[in-house]
Amino acid sequence: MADATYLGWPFFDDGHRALARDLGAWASASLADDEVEATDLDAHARSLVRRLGDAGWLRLAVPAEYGGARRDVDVRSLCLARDRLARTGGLADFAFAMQGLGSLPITIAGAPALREAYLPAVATGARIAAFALSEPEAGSDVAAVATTARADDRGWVLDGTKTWISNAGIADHYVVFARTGGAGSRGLSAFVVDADAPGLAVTERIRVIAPHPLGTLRLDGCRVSADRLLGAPGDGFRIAMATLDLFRSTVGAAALGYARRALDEALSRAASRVQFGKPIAEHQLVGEKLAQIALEVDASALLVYRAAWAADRRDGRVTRESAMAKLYATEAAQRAADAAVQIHGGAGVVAGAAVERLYRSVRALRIYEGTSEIQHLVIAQQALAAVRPPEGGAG
Ligand code: COS
Repeated sequence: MADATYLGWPFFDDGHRALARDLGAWASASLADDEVEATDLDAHARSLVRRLGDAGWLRLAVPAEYGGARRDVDVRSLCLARDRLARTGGLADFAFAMQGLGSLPITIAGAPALREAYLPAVATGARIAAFALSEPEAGSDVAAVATTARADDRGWVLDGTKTWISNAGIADHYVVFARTGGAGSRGLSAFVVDADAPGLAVTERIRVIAPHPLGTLRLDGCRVSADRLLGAPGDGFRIAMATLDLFRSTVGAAALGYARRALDEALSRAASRVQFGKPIAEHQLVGEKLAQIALEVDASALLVYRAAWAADRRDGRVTRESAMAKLYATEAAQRAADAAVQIHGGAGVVAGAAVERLYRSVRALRIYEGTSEIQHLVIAQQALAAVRPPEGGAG
């Protein structure tokens, strides 16, 4: 029986505890069949969005005013959901997460009519969402975005290429970041672009080690109406960072779910596999590995739920907390998956084995929504801010 004592921590209210219990039961009952990777990835991803929507879990992605579960998007709920979904199935976690990532910019900065037009359908799963920030030459360096958006008397015209876009090909809309004027971070704006907008095409599908819908978009004179702008021109970088500040904790939560699964698998293997006349768990070198995974699971959970709790207080930036949560939990989950494979020996590298899939599934989390290197940079910047003299001050 997996450890659930973390649900007693003071970060949570009773609604969170009920969510973890109910979603956990649903995931165990409904996602077990998804253990084997689907042959038709797009159909499977679409079906997962629909099933998550039908079961009501996607309501966690939007505020109550637009059909959501809580008044504001609650980061602890998103984290509990990803923690639990990732433990059972990576693609279900992915489908859940993208509904949030591809709609949070609309929640944060969309005009009421735009929110009304998009968010309720995201919450039921009727609309599949995507977030289009990265470009061939702008990955970690968001301020280098080269896609342009030019205003004319009918709205905006977008030109450029977006790549590594999750849900490319199955999304109904993309939140696209483009340059509306000026260099650097201050010249970016965010737009909601429907998948069938004239001039938008999915030009490439990218196959990755843990399959999920992923691809490249080409915007070629892509026209959107003026009301598709989120916030004001120039708000794009701020909107992207505010979204990532909330979502990075949830990436940590997904990693935590993978690490918990790695621990479960490692424990059961170590307890049952007998070598040299006793279960390998009783060999000290294996015991050390089990202890290390268990320790890092709890450390990850503390950082993830601290960051989520801080975000839900809506009391200023949580850049530092979410960067720490993502960095630690994703790196720890990779170590956990690696140790679980090692404890399984040859059985751990058999294609399709639970720990083999975990090993592949965790890898991308150390890259997307800010690499581990970027999280180190962000944490260092935040730490240095405390000792830096105020602008214009002495020193
Ligand atoms: N929240 C609010 N404002 C923020 C912010 C945040 N999290 N991070 C930076 N800003 C502000 C800064 O305060 C600065 O404001 P001023 O112009 O008023 O001084 C401005 O934004 C620019 O910040 P900075 O100079 O730090 O920007 P950089 O170009 O150096 O980039 C990093 C900062 C590296 C942190 C950013 O580009 C980043 O997060 N990169 C990773 C991107 C990523 O996750 N990519 C994956 C795509 S999604 S799968």
